[in-house]
Amino acid sequence: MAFIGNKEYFKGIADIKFEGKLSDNPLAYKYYNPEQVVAGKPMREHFKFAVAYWHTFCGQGADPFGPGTQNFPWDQSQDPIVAAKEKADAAFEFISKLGFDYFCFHDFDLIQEANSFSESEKRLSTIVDYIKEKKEAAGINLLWGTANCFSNPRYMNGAATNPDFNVLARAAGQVKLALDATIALNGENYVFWGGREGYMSLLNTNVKKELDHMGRFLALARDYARDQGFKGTFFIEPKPMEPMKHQYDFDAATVIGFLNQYGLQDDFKLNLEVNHATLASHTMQHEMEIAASQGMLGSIDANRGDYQNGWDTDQFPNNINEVTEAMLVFLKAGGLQGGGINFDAKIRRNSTDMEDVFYAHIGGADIFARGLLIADKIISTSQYDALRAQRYSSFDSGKGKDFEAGKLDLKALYEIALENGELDLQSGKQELFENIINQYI
Ligand code: XUL
Ligand code: CO
Repeated sequence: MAFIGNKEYFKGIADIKFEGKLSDNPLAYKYYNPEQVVAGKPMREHFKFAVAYWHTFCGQGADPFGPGTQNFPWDQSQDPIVAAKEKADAAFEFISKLGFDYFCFHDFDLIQEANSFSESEKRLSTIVDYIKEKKEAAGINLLWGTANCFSNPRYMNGAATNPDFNVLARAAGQVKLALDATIALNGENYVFWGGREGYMSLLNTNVKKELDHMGRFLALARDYARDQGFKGTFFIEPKPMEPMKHQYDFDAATVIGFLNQYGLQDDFKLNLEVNHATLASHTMQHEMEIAASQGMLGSIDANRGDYQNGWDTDQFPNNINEVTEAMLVFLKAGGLQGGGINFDAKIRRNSTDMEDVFYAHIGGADIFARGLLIADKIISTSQYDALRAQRYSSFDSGKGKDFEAGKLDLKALYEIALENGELDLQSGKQELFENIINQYI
């Protein structure tokens, strides 16, 4: 379907098709072939690629040193309802032309927040009705919704962790409306990113109280959504800092501990973002491996950081070694638990042509497809799996197996150590593992 709006925004751009790696057409997929089956599933189902409403249809390239450069043709009307509808027309034209199946949003990406809470509620319900029709006509689904509880100045000291109860209640009201919108649009999941849940200074912060409040807030949101019949998964999106000096959802391991502590582990999983992993001094592969080890690899916000800059640059992914390693974890984990790959990424401020945002998403989809194809080959044809299994083979039988089965106590281990005497060194073979990755790329 070319476009379904009242007006065509991305003129001269046809539906993006798979043309294979020998194609010279910059507006075609070279590796992402939605129906191609890899490891038992079409690529389309492995990835569930999503467009992020905020970067692609709202952010126009403003930075702390200057205004936006992109001057979107759908963001011209002074009437917020008209502007929001035109933005939705542009969004569904773009997503349809790209051939993606999903989008993600924050409540006030869809429509500008009003000056009062009740007026904002009315605006949201108007645009949700409009988007419901558009998404159904285009056959596009909602991967997840979320509430922006970090931009408005009222949230400068946090939302669920605000020291002022009335701000916490306002945030809860906003989350209720965002959950209603997500449910009305058949959202498959719901995300919490704690953008200001943390502190600027420990001197004025009661950490224990704030963590308890956040645990209760999330439980109340879950209970409300379940009562409304929401069957999807809730995701927490870890990020260690920015905008706060320290954020409570620091990284995957911290969030898993938090979820277990507050009894949220059965309803919540993780939405991991590449640049957030970098800010936490981790690789994305690390974050995915930690989440997968606890059955909590829920969804991915795909992007990349800049190794020379220490902030969230949200660039589109393009490093094949890193994506291949991430896809190895992805395949070994059996894919994502309910989520998909959302391009939480933005084109650069000086990328000002209408087709630039197409190039960005095409490149992102292609690098994931290529990474998946390579990772699948590594697993199915190389020594990779066997080498890993070999490292742990001493637990496959005999005393090692007894240890795993809980049959040995510390004294029994002591007896074995005594009997063994000094041991031969066992190589970790890191360079061989690294060579296998490069050989398959
Ligand atoms: C911010 C970020 C957010 C969340 C949703 O760094 O990643 O866009 O994904 O609130
Ligand atoms: Co994100």
